[in-house]
Amino acid sequence: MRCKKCHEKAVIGLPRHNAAFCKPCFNEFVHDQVARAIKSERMFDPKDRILVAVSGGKDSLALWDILLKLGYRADALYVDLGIAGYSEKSCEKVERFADTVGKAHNASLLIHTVQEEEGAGIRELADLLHRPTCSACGTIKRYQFNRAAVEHDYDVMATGHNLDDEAARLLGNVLHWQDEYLDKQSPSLPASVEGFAKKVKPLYRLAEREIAAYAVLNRIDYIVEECPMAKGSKMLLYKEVLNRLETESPGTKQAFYWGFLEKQAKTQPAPASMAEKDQATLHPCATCGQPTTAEICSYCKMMARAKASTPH
Ligand code: Q46
Ligand code: ZN
Repeated sequence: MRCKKCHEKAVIGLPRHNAAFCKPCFNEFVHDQVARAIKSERMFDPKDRILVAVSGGKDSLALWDILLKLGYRADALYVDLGIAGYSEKSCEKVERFADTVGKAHNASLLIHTVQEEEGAGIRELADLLHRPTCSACGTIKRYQFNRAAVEHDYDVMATGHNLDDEAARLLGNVLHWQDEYLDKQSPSLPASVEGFAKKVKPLYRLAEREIAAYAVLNRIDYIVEECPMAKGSKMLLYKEVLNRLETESPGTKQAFYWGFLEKQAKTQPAPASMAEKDQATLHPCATCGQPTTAEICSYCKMMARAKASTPH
């Protein structure tokens, strides 16, 4: 197998692009896909300050690495969920990356510890609330990432969601006809109201195995295990189904998700009218001031319930 660009020995084949690349040309391909995503979705400019949500996994660390190497001003935020045996390891990976690659690019790492701020680790909180761990986790992470981005004056918040994540999410949303989620499933969501950070997904053009290959080839030391709470999740099932389809016909995920984005661009109302809709329905939470559709935001409601259920 020879590299499509320079004809040296290839290290990875990309069936969906009918191509194979050597290491330098593959890195160029990955950087180019991210640069195209940033440009076509108008995610940010070189002068913008970016906050990357990192978990210690391959996608978020690869994203931080790529943005720094492309010359962007990108810091990172890690949320320590307090999951015994997993959070320590993932935090270590993030800190090591911040101390090496991050430091070399003058980038800093912020850490939010759930145990300290919310009073208990994510599993205990979910138990107190009688909620699935991932649903409590989602509320906390969304809230804390947005809060950190707004409070520390970042222009945009970036997450490491890749093509596989977005295609699996789209499949779930379509299977249940979740119109509201479908409307918001875009790689770039503007900061429609004061208090909401702009959110972008610069890896949406790259498949999970391409990012894994990028991380390995560039010696990014990431946590290989998934969060133990992800076991049995619907997302993993949707990914498995899509992987089977992809093996039979390479390019299926890309056609599914990118096709959706093309249709959405033609039919979705202009961003200005979406922002108007948000401005009409959102107002500051009575407790914390972050935007919400109810009187009190879901994070503050959740924390009040957890406090009330804590044994004294
Ligand atoms: S981190 Fe949190 Fe995920 Fe772990 S507890 Fe569930 S939602 S699986 S992306
Ligand atoms: Zn609130």
